[in-house]
Amino acid sequence: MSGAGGRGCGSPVPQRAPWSLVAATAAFCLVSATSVWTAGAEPMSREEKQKLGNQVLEMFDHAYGNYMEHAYPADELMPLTCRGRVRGQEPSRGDVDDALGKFSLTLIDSLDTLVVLNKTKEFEDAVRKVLRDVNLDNDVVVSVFETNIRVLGGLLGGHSLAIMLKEKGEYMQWYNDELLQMAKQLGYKLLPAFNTTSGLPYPRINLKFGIRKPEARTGTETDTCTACAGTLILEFAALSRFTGATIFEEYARKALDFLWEKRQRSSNLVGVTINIHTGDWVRKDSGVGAGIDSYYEYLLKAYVLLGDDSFLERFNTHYDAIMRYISQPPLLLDVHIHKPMLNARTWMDALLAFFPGLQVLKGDIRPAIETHEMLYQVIKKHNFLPEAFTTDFRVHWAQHPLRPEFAESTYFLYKATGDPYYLEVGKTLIENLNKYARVPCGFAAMKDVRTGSHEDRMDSFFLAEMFKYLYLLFADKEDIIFDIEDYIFTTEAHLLPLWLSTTNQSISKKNITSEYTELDDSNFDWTCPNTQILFPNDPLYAQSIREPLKNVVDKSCPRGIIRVREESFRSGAKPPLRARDFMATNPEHLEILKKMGVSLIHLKDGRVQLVQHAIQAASSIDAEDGLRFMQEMIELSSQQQKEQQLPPRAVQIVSHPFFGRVVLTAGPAQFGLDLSKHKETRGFVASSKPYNGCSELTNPEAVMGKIALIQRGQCMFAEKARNIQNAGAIGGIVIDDNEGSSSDTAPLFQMAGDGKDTDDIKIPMLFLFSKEGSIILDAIREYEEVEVLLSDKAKDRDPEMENEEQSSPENDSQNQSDEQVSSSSQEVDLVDQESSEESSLNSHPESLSPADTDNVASISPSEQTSDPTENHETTNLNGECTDLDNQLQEQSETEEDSNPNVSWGKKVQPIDSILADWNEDIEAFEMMEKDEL
Ligand code: DMJ
Repeated sequence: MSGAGGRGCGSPVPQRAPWSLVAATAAFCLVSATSVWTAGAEPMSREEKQKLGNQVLEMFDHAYGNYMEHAYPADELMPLTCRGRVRGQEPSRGDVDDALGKFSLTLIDSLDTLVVLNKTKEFEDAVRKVLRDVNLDNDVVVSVFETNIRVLGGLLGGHSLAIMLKEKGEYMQWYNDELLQMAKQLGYKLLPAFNTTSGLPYPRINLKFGIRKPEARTGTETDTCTACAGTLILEFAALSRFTGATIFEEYARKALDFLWEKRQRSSNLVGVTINIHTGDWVRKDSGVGAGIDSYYEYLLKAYVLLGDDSFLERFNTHYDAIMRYISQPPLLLDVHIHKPMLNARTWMDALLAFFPGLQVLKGDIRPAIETHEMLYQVIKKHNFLPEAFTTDFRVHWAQHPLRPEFAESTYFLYKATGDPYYLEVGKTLIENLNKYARVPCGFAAMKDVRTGSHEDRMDSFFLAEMFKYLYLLFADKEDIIFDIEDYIFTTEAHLLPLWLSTTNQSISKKNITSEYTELDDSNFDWTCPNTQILFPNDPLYAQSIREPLKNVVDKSCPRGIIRVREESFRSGAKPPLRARDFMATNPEHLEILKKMGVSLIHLKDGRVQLVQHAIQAASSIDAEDGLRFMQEMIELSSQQQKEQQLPPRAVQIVSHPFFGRVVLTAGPAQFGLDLSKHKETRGFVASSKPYNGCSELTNPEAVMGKIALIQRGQCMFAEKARNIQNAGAIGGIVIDDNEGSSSDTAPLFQMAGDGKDTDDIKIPMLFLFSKEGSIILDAIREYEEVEVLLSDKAKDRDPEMENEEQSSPENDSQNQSDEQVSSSSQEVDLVDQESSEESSLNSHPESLSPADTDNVASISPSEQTSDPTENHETTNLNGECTDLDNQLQEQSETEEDSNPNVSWGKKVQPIDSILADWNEDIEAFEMMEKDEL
């Protein structure tokens, strides 16, 4: 243990923040570990670390440079269409858009990253731009939470480093607290949100009109998420302490006090959403991910920043509950706050990846290593952490918006352990970002980690957080122009100086309630953990914890991993029946069902339905088991329903200057070549004439041997396919005729047959929404020759390939097979991605053929209740443990292996203005097509 980190250790916590190393949060007691590492993973040379650090700098330049060039002053960059995302000018994405306040979000969120990455000159320019251009008085409704962590936090982080630089004497000499003044202005704009009897803030506010005024268009909400109300104290307290205006810290404390008051008293857990007027829990499930995450983070960090014991007491109380109920190493599974032994779901979300980092700050390294390793195994399987994944590590929600949480935890674990293994993990993250997310105009979020398709989205947190953590991971102390350990990271990785703990303390004194002193704190850690105990002279300690988890993801059945309730083990009793083990023909299983109050109903149409009457269970424990069984069955059922659908496909532009870097999400067809079973189809694209493809093509010479582009509408999809096939096309892409549609905002669907036999259609057909289709049409305008790859999953693009010649001509023709895909005999109007959160394609039930619906019973939500004494739940039977993702992956890996010719690329050329005028081109092109029709 060394440095200031040792100051607080081994002694009662002093009134001021004891951990002055907390910016590197992890480092507070464990910083010496980085220098004592002697065995385990191979140490990384200084040269290699520098190389990786430089790579991070280059990547940041690519992201930030493209934002500034093509998007600024818009809030965010749309990296596929290379333009700014301006709210109101793009189709709404729902809540996600509430982060956008027309205040140049990405610029503000990037301010302190510039300083951490040693780009002081750029920082100075950026601050001037913020002061000159940013308006905080827009008539726009924004999320209070997002505006606080990204904009208020960004301004305060910028201010913190601006005054640091000014004091150093070289840069920012002109600076006179202007960012702080803006932060204060914004703080006052957010305050009306707290005008509730509970003191919990409204989730949204109009920057210009507040809440109450009729023009505000908000203020009718009744609920907010726990994290939304509980993630304000760092920014608000910093604002108060920087300015002396105590009101901000007071409001944030009041909201935290209320949440603490409302915790479920027997479990000490909090729910995901709460009624801001009554304080009732609206969603009673509880985890450490989405909706709650940073509430816990801020309790511990508020203690660190403000030195107020009450925050640590609360954190420790919650942490104890988390470790008792939610932590099921290496998993972290949501439970019910009233019945914390009951899992609330069988999947985890990506946001919980921050938790190992927080555990490091807490000093609980073992579970941090375990969970981090489990997450890393998931990443190795899917290249990124899917937004949600099941307990057996299959994709639940397939998107990945370039979230930084895993990089954050990797950084903190490296600081804590000094184990070079974590440097290798960071290297993998860098490689994957460059390989799969990098596009000519920035980095694009993954629409589907399984296909490698993109979303036209680069969130500001990618610049605020990802680059900081990755850069700091590889940086030595001397690589950073200030001492990072003098700061604490907010949840958005903004830096606040620890000296704030001793400034303007009057607020905390005024508001401390008496309740905290009544807590039994005898079990709390009042001292920092001792690194000698965490790493008992054993440099292989971390590795020995990771080792048993190395294959956890490959073993896809969760049986050995999900916690079996303690009661099940009592007096040698068998563990309760798991849904996926259940077999309707097994008499023993039927007996267990009966004990749990679950009965089987054989429906007339052959389906089997399960119904639970908890009151008929043999005991309350059996009733609880029954409830959990039913919930698992419901999860299983919906998972399997999803898996039965065709997954989305990928259209990848492989010709210059894209070289496979632009991947578009496409809908599959229920006829024609099945790309999941066959090798991908590669070819140049050509528009068909007529563009709708509804009659014999008049330009067969143009589409012969190519992939034909056809517009949706006026005839059946199958008819279009036949017409282009007859003209000699090797594939087809149907582009939506609904202007402005996008897979970002509309549910993808599968193209159905025409009710006749479609076996004659041999070519692959994919569907693109209008925005994605425009990217190809625009590329044609710009480059004439545009080559694409149609596949089930985007193929790797190795940058070195960009310097090679295009692949051989034989690659231009696809590897087609005569094998045909059976098509539904009914027209199918397929819908998927409910709230754009799901990734596999679902069908409208009414469009399924009777064969599809065999053995499938729908679940009636009205029959479900969370009270086991009144519970009646129904679900279908089908419990095999399969791993379709694995199959998908293995399949595509085999295909890649067997097709060494999948490569593309000519020389990379500057593409500065490639996309800049696409909008104009789209309009012109569409006008032209309309004229032709
Ligand atoms: C960031 O905006 C913050 O880290 C927040 O706390 C939740 N997650 C996003 C990034 O994933």
